[in-house]
Amino acid sequence: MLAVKAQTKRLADLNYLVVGLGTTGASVARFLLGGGYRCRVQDTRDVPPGLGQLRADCGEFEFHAGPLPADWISWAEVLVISPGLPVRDPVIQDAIARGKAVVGDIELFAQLAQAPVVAITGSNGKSTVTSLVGDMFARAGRAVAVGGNLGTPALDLLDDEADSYVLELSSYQLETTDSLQPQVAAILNLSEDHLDRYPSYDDYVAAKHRIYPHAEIRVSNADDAATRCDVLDVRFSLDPAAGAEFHLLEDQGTWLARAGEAWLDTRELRLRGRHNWANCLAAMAIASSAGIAREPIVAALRAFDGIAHRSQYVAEIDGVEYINDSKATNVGAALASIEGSERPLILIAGGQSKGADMAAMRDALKRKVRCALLLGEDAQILQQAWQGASDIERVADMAAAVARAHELARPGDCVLLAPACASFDMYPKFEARGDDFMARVLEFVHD
Ligand code: UMA
Ligand code: ADP
Repeated sequence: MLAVKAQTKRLADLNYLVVGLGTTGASVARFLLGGGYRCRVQDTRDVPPGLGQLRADCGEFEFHAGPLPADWISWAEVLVISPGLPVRDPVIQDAIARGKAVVGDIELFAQLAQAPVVAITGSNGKSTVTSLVGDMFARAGRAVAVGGNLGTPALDLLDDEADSYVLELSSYQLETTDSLQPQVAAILNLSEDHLDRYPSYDDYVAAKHRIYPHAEIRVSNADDAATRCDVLDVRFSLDPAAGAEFHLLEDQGTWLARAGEAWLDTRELRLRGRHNWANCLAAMAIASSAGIAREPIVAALRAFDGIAHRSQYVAEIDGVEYINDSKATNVGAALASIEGSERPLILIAGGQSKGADMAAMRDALKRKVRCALLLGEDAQILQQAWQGASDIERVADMAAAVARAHELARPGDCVLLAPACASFDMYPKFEARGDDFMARVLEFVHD
């Protein structure tokens, strides 16, 4: 990762109100305070996660814990809102009506970044593809900075020596961004997510499509019509016959290919599952569109070992495989994970279902899952949606889930954590949920 440099004043000289002090809010406040801008910070929580570190980095600053004070909104000219907060909140809408600019961190980043930006969104596979593309750029010798909704927040990536940025962007970040003009923009796939935050699925899709209009080159998924923007986009597809530029090729094995030219045998990949072949093809399309040559692209694909908490192998105990896919936080991701498994499954699922239609998983459950162990806030919703599709048991917590899975699993089975839900009811983030699962599994490992 490139070093963060002292920021020079490059934004307009305005009063900035940072709304929300999580990872993003802390990076925004650090940037603004470090650049000498007039900046106040608010969060509804008494001790928000970013507060301690920000004080350590920047010393004292004006901070308010609790609802946004009306006089602070009056004082502000720009509200920089955290992605975890809804722009549809009446207080934010009222601020907009009063002429305040409401932006997110990516908007500030877009106004400041000097190097070309590759922007990647989609419902699933964003982190995998963003990491892959970053590796491809690095292997091509580029001074690339990688982050956004993954890892390092965008403003912390800013560096005058970076020659390119590769950003994972969420729908929340896109809906508060207007100035971004990506060199390459991609929507990987679209399926239901975050319906607790959007009035309808169409509104969620529309937020994702904000990535395209100002992009030089647009990459879309030929297998998913909702990702398409116009006839000029660069397309990838798992279907060899779809006519996409980046596609699978069957020739004594299955190859990742470009326009009929076989680039890499999928047996050489360390990533597992067809959804990851789609991710590889997407990364090839994106990196090629940004001018990266075939050799570093193939080298990166061959070496890529996946990211923690995404279909991560944990252990094999008494012939039972344990896989941590804590990042499967929605139905589409959990489905890909279940379909990708060749073994009968004991599935651990549950958490916050975000208004999704859980019944969409019934068919896969019937075919692949011997027993679903349900935990978390919306366990009852999942149980109702899945009744009759597989055996179902409710468990109190992750320790109980893993212990019960260990009892139920037979040699040749797989115990899969693919929750189809967010983790925030039980954990600070999905990584903590995955860590908990792995720690409980490792308690059963014996010599
Ligand atoms: N919150 C409050 N009060 C506040 C502000 C926030 O209660 O005043 C709550 C929010 O409702 C939310 C939580 O705090 O439940 C975190 O919100 P946040 O805006 O502070 O989030 P950050 O810590 O800045 O993390 C965000 C992304 N999270 C979200 O968009 C919810 C992180 O993506 C991202 O890595 C980080 O910025 C850096 O860019 C995580 C995520 O779940 C992985 N993203 C969603 C996804 O991938 O599906 C969009
Ligand atoms: P994101 O950043 O969009 O959440 P990740 O790369 O972190 O995506 O993958 C999260 C989970 O989504 C994976 O663990 C897997 O279960 C699922 N997944 C990954 N790629 C795809 C894909 N192309 N289609 C459907 N599901 C996928």
